[in-house]
Amino acid sequence: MTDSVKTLCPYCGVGCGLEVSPPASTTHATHRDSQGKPIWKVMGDRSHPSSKGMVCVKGATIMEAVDKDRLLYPMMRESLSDSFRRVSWDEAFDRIVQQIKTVIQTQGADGICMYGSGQFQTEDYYIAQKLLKGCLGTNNFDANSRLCMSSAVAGYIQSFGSDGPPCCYDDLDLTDCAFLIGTNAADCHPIVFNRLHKHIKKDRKAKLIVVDPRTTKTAEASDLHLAIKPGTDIDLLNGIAHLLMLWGKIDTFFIDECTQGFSQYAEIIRHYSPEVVARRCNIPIEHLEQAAKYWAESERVLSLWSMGINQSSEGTAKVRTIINLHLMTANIGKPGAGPFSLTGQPNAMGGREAGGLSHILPGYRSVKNATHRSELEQFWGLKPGQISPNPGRDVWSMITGLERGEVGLLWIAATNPAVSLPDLVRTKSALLQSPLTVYQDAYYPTETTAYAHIILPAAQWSEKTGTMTNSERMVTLSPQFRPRPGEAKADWEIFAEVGRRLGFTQQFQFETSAEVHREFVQLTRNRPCEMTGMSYERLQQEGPLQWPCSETETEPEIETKETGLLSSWFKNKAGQPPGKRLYTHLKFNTPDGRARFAAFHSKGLAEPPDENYPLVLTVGRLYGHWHTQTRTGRIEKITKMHPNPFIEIHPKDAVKVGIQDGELVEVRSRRGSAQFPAMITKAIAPGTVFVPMHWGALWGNNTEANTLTHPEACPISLEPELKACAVQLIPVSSLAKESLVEEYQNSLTVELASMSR
Ligand SMILES: Nc1nc2c(c(=O)[nH]1)N[C@H]1C(S)=C(S)[C@@H](COP(=O)(O)OP(=O)(O)OC[C@H]3O[C@@H](n4cnc5c(=O)[nH]c(N)nc54)[C@H](O)[C@@H]3O)O[C@H]1N2
Ligand SMILES: Nc1nc2c(c(=O)[nH]1)N[C@H]1C(S)=C(S)[C@@H](COP(=O)(O)OP(=O)(O)OC[C@H]3O[C@@H](n4cnc5c(=O)[nH]c(N)nc54)[C@H](O)[C@@H]3O)O[C@H]1N2
Ligand code: SF4
Ligand SMILES: [Mo]
Repeated sequence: MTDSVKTLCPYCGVGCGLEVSPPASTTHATHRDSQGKPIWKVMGDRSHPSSKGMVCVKGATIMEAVDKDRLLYPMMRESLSDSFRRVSWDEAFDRIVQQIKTVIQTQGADGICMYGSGQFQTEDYYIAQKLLKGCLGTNNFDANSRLCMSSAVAGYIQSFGSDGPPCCYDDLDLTDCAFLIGTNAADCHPIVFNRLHKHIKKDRKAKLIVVDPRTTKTAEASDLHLAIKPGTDIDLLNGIAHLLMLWGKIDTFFIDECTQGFSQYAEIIRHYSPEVVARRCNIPIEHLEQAAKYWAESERVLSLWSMGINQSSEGTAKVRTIINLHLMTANIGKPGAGPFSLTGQPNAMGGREAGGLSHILPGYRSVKNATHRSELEQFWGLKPGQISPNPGRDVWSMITGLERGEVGLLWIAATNPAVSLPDLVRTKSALLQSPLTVYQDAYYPTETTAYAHIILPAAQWSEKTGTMTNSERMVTLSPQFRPRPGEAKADWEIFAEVGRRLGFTQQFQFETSAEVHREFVQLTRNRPCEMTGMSYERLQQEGPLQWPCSETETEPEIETKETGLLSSWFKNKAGQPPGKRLYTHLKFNTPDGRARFAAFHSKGLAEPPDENYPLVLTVGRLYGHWHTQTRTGRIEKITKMHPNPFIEIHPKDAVKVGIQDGELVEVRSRRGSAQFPAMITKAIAPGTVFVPMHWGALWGNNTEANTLTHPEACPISLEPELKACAVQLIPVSSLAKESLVEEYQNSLTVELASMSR
């Protein structure tokens, strides 16, 4: 078909290529939505290097949601109790600009906060950084990646000297042992998982290990499932390291030549004997030994992880402890091996490249680095010292800043914090205290709309042109191929207009996203995420490109005596020359080129279960739904697939609490409560319960998982422990009895009191 368009799936970080073709309303074979309206047809793009024509149900049905319940015009209100009235863009911009000026005068630039999203395109991210961190001079830009990938970011930076997943999807076909920890890839990164699973089935020798307290679809497909107690990952990882040491299955050549800090690490792991580890993790010793054996016997081990690792009060330590295993066994920089974080959102990677967290700057630069700041000030035509040397507020400190009256303007875009932030009771009451909240979304309403004074209609995927980077560093161009509804604008256009109205006309003279992209890639020159070789033209003509990608095609391979020696050693060992991977020359981005071992003991959960709250609640995802359902809740095929929320409970725990399958259960934590029908299943470890995150206030009745969770975060990455909090369960039927008894008792007290008067 000639008029089809190649683009990228806007859902998950796998980053599958899509080929969409327009509705041919004259033929009866046209794809239609549930109301019978003809819609664009979606197919997998066979020429996309990351997905080779594959798509999952989310990508395949995306077109059914793009036209429903869209926010069409800017709207405004004075206070949250008023109703919205339609306003012009002019009026909305004036109000925002006026507030920015007022806040700068009264509170300083740090009174302004923006909370963005891994669902931005890179161009949106970049312009937001230029506006906030450059022109306004506050680093208070954070993104929902804080809840998602920030532990992986911190782990890579500390272990390798720079962010950036070192592996690529070809490794899925080449590994001898895939070690999946804290990831349910079968449901959440299905196309990555399918590729891996195909390889595991074909290559009988290749092994799949899954570490997850739940028997997920991913775990069901494994050769070995370690159903550890939540929060005991570091015990397990150090336990594996201990056995590898005992058995001499380590690579001393690599450790000596390419790393630092091994002896401190060895001091730590000696404390993790199999007996101790098996007990703490609550798994059979044989499972631990088997996992270590698979590591020991495999020439190439590939670790994959996501939220079961990152969303933890020791998230960075967990990531670094995974990397330790790769360093001690030289499982990095060669095909089929390496530590590979699976990125959650479609462009969380692009966000990292563009500096989209409160402690980083575009081009993998750091707020704390004076050279980095001055490079940007010069490039942006700003005065020296304009960029603040202090990391800005992470999202949770935006919430606490609201509580303390330190935030004068909160600007939210492409995320739905009234569902996805921890401790929702507290989060919502902080949002109610915001003097002015601007909220930019494609849909209306979402749960966050209720907390906004100004809502701005965002053009979404398919209505704007921009780039996104997937987990394997592959950049794909997403072109606009449909008109924008109503008065919707691209996020970057909105940011740029505010910049111009504030007087930064020089800085925001962009007419197209191609111009934004052209400027941004200049900032990646000679940086680890170099993309100067990428342009819209090249991406259009040649298709997706992977970074590093410089203008000069020839990779500068400076073969020092040391690296020359090492890469030939590696070639022999792996039998294959290094390909599209980072660190193939075994030189890391640290000052001395060596990777760093990390010596971390296990700390366990921030809120361990106790007598009152005896169970650990974990919260995650289902195959069909995407986060807060703004799109997938409007797609019939998906709502039929997952009609209701539920709570997974092990039969032993169900008996203890007296709950029948299907019965409504109240879940209580120290912060709030919610209710879910019980799903009694052995797929969850005893002592742990699971609920999906997808049912916010607009989609269910008292089914918000995050009313229960707490904001305790990793001290390094500041990523909250969204994966675990302590809860108690009460059957709702006995609640009624409980409250009846209580009411009766109360009435008696009142009666007695009145009699004694
Ligand atoms: N279908 C679907 N796919 C998605 C998304 C979606 O909303 N829907 N969202 C995307 C995004 S943004 C993200 S971040 C990813 C998330 O992808 P995943 O991380 O794979 O998904 P989750 O379900 O959040 O959590 C993964 C697993 O962590 C396990 N876990 C909980 N606690 C622990 C622990 O202490 N240790 C270990 N080892 N495991 C633990 C849970 O049991 C769960 O099975 O998915 C992306 N893909
Ligand atoms: N307990 C618990 N909580 C969690 C998690 C968990 O595992 N457990 N996971 C966390 C993680 S990893 C994540 S990533 C977050 C996700 O949480 P959110 O980011 O809050 O979830 P989404 O539903 O993806 O929200 C994205 C919003 O952006 C809008 N949108 C889409 N495209 C565009 C666009 O181009 N421009 C604009 N302006 N808007 C657009 C959508 O309509 C939608 O409202 O949740 C976090 N919260
Ligand atoms: S695996 Fe992810 S990127 Fe691929 S089609 Fe599914 S949701 Fe889209
Ligand atoms: Mo995420």
